[in-house]
Amino acid sequence: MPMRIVPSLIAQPLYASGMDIRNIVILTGAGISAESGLATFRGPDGLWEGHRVEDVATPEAFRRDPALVHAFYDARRAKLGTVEPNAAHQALARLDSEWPGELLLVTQNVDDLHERAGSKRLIHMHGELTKGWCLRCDERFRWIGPMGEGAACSSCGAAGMVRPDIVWFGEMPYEMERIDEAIRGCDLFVSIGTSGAVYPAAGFVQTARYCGARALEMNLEPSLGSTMFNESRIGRAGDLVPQWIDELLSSSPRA
Ligand code: BJW
Repeated sequence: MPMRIVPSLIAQPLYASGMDIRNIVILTGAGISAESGLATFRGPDGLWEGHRVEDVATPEAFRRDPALVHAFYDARRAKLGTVEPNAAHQALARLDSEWPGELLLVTQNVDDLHERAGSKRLIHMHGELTKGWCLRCDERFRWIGPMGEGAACSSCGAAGMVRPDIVWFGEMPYEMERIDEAIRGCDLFVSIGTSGAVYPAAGFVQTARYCGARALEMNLEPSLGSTMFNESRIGRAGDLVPQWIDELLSSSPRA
């Protein structure tokens, strides 16, 4: 797919001469995993058996119909075993290993494709499909395979008290203090494959710009917060991300 570069109304060139990028925060969303075969949330394939994510990814939905919510996450956990990281995940892992400055990859995704590609400096702000959380003893642990309603906690043994370790609407995303600190200290904020529909992630670009960082987005279409970015590159993550990382690593005086 051809790439389009859309400078925003408040834009200055992203790599203005003399700009010294050292600290980078990267936010990823469902679009980065789309080319691996995982569905996004708000695209044409975004419904799960007729349900909007807003109707299954809430604590209220889990209380009302735990079987439905478990079925949603069991199906996605099973699908995870059939997919592989793509060129965008791999390029970000390369950046992680080669970038000498601070770098934090914050993903909204609950899949494990970033770590399978090799990313280390990574936060899953919306939780992980491959973890369970026991509501009785508060332990979180690795979970492979279906969970269902009767699952027993691998720590305290209680049955029927384990839920997917996922941040649902109305719940506090993980590691917000660490994320906020990294965003306030970054020189470059990059957003990849996210619609900008869900907060607090959708507000990160605003904080980064307010604190003086440049901002770049790479997405199939301009996100909802697109005008906050210095530059929007429109196209597939699998094409744009490797290209950007080649550009960054070859142009950085610190590389
Ligand atoms: C490609 C591509 C390719 C496709 N290449 N690109 C009213 C106003 C403002 C806020 C609120 C409000 N009412 C309630 C809220 C808060 C609420 C919220 O934001 N609601 C909105 C619906 C308005 N947020 C919360 O409740 C959060 N908690 C919270 O706010 O706590 C209080 C707090 C206060 C202060 C500080 C901190 C916290 C929790 C949000 C939890 C979100 N959980 C979900 C589901 C669980 C995870 C799971 O099951 O997987 O997380 S929702 C779902 O959306 C999922 C995603 O991580 C998240 C974001 O979606 P994403 O990744 O952007 O996907 P899409 O599908 O929307 O977009 C994909 C994009 O990729 C598209 O643009 C495509 O074009 C593009 N694309 N292919 C590049 N190949």
